[in-house]
Amino acid sequence: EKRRWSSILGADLQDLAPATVFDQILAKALPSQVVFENDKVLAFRDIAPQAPVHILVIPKRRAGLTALRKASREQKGVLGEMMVAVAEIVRQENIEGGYRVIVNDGEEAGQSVHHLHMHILAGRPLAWPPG
Ligand code: D5M
Repeated sequence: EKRRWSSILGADLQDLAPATVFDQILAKALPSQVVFENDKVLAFRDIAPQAPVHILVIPKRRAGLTALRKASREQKGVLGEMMVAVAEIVRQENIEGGYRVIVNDGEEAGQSVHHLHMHILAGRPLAWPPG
């Protein structure tokens, strides 16, 4: 029943979680330094960079993806788009010394914004394991 209505009215109807700062960025109500954009994905520079290069990649439609653990097989398209966007950004930004992609999911991982996002970190040596 839920799926039938969402197919008629759009998947965002399923997303009853509160809006986040990323919605303001997507609406251009809040300025951001966009580095990549297509119809599915937006990437912009993190406001509190943890490395010389720190870029966030987000789906334009959250559609319930407040965190990666909410992902369903039906969302594999947008999840794939995010990964391909990472590769395109890495080439576009000439990131050559290596980089790391991180998804923080949940409190202990330090997730603060409840809209799925991938961090791209680069431009310095990255310790392993992360803290
Ligand atoms: O990462 C959430 C990230 O979002 C964190 O690194 C800061 C970043 N952030 C928060 N507000 C903004 C704005 N306005 N512009 C750019 N980046 C922002 P998490 O994995 O949830 O800890």
